[in-house]
Amino acid sequence: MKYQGIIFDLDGVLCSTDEYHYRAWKALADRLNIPFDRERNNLLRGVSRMQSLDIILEKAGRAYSEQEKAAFAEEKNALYRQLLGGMSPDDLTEDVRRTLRELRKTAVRLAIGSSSKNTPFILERLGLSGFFDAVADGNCITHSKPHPEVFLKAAELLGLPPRDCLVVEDAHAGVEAASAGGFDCAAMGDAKDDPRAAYHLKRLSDLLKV
Ligand code: B16
Ligand code: MG
Repeated sequence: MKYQGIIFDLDGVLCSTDEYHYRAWKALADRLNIPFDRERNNLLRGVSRMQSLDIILEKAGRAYSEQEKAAFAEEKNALYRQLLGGMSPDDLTEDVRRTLRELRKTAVRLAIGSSSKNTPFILERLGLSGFFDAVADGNCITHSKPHPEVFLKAAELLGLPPRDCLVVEDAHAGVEAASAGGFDCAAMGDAKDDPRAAYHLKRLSDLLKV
């Protein structure tokens, strides 16, 4: 491994909570009669909850007050957390499990770099609390991806400069954030073919060959 640290995005990389984000936003959009589908959902990957809501409301055809928007975000988050509550360590795929197990045997330091404020809850549900050397998430940043803040914070917590860390991302906003922060990026999922990424992963375990 060419890198001393790996910074993992969470939703869409280590677990499929991106599907739960979609279902929760879809329920809200349907209730408000706002068109929303999986393609539009891809625009929400890696961006904050309030920015996600703003993207959804672009199709609303009317304006909402800040108070209404705060209530919508709360409604979505309550449904999302209900879905998260049903998760368990079984929701980690065998491929993710094996990759984390193999990397943990090496000296490479492992971190989370996620925009999600629900990161501690998700890690707990997955049985991964305490597994990572550092966790930077939506609770400790002021700018979400594509701003590089969350990855810079993760690298700082690992005590490594960005050039020694590899970011793993499934969102174009995340690949852009990695690049803006001076990190190499391994892209997968929705962002797999992003030309700004140094590596294009079919599955997480492809990381073991980097
Ligand atoms: P929350 P990631 C991101 O997580 C999601 O991709 C994005 O869709 C979501 O809006 C954001 O977290 C905030 O999540 O509402 O739980 O704070 O991909 O950066 O791990
Ligand atoms: Mg993601």
